[in-house]
Amino acid sequence: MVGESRRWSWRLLAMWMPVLLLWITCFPPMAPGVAGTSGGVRTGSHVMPGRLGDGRALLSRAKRGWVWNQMFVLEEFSGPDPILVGRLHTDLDVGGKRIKYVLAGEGAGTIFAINEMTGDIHAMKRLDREEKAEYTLTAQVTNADTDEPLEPPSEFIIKVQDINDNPPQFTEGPYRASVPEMSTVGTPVTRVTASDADDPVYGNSARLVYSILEGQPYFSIDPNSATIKIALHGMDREMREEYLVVIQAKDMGGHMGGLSGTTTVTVTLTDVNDNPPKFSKSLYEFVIPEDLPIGKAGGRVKANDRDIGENAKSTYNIIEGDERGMFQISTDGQTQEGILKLKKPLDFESKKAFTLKVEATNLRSEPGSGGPYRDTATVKVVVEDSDEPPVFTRPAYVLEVNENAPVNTVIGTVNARDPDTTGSLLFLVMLRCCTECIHQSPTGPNGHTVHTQIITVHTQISTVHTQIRTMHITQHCTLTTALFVVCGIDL
Ligand SMILES: [Ca+2]
Ligand SMILES: [Ca+2]
Ligand SMILES: [Ca+2]
Ligand SMILES: [Ca+2]
Repeated sequence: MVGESRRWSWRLLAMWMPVLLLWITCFPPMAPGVAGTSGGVRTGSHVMPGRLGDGRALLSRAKRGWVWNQMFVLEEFSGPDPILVGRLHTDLDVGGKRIKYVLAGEGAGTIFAINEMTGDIHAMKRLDREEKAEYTLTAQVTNADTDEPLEPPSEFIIKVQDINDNPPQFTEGPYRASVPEMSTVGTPVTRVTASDADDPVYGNSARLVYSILEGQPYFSIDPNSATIKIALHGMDREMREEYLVVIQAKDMGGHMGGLSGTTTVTVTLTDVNDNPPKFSKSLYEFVIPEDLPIGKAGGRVKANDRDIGENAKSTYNIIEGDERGMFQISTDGQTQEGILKLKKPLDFESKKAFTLKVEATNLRSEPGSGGPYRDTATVKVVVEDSDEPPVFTRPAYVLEVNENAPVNTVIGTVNARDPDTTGSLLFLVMLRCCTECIHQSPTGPNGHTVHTQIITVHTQISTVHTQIRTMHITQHCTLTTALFVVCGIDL
């Protein structure tokens, strides 16, 4: 029975032999020195974590999911000698049989060289994981004398192990962002993103932590999400509009020795309507001539507003003192001034001054602010007396006189009145008559003869009642109707 069982064991072993021919010994490259100094630790069949010689190294390997047919080589290693990546081993390598290890695949013979006798694989060049992270190769054992393959080729992978040789980079920076002024603390402003070319899975070479180098105490940054937030209460655009924020991203989880990159974020505070209009003066005084045409500017007021755009625009209204509806006030779209105009003609003689209360009201108001901001000012209007022309009581007079009336006969009376109350100097001039019936006056100032006669002169008097009398009627007068133009002159 014992002999029978041994025979079965040998048969089983013989069945397994072809798949056990090739072992690969790996040198976990925890540090450049490890790979270079580890000897050819021979592994058992079906390599498993923890069954290799270097237990400490294997523990970290186990985290990544060990695959038995992988080798690892540290990137960017530049020692004086080629770095030993690993060793191939076969059970055929026993006794006096001369065998030869043959390497093929990616980088075989150029990047990776194999010692035909020992199976040692060396990296002949400096490798860059960020350029190529792994190489697929095949190994085969042949008869050194005949080159005859002793087993089928086995595929394995050489993975390039990451080192932290890439700093974080902000490819989208520099950034610009805006946030409303007076935002509450914690309001997100924007988010930045840095990338790191190192291995995002293994180690901390690409594990980034963000911090703020410039821009405190106004802004803060979430170290992980890189969201920039408002950090100071009551940031006022009217005090300062723009901020330069410098953000740093550091790998190795932000720890000492990590690499870092920076970017800038220019943050602009946008306006909210947080300032009322404010009149430049509390009392304006305008002297307006009583004959100012309706619709023409009689004075301008200005309510300044520290906000900008729509938030600085106001509309003006007269809220007191214009019971007669004499005035209106409109807004100059360019200057934002209020323009005081007349709606009805002024009359110095009936009202010499007005005291108006004018209000400026912001067009816009922030939601929840309880309505738009306002300000009021007093506008005093002093009406200025204008030198108005004399007014006749009637537009035309029809007077009759007998044809044989003697000289100095009163024909009738015309009445003129000067509306001005002071300083009037009124006299009437007979400018013209349409016939030769009245004696000719001296040559007028323009050099041509006019029939002019001063009828009467009254100084410092605003009303004239003048009698028109016959002066001199020629002998051959056949006049039946004469037309006179009487002019009132106010000096
Ligand atoms: Ca890095
Ligand atoms: Ca790297
Ligand atoms: Ca405002
Ligand atoms: Ca504002």
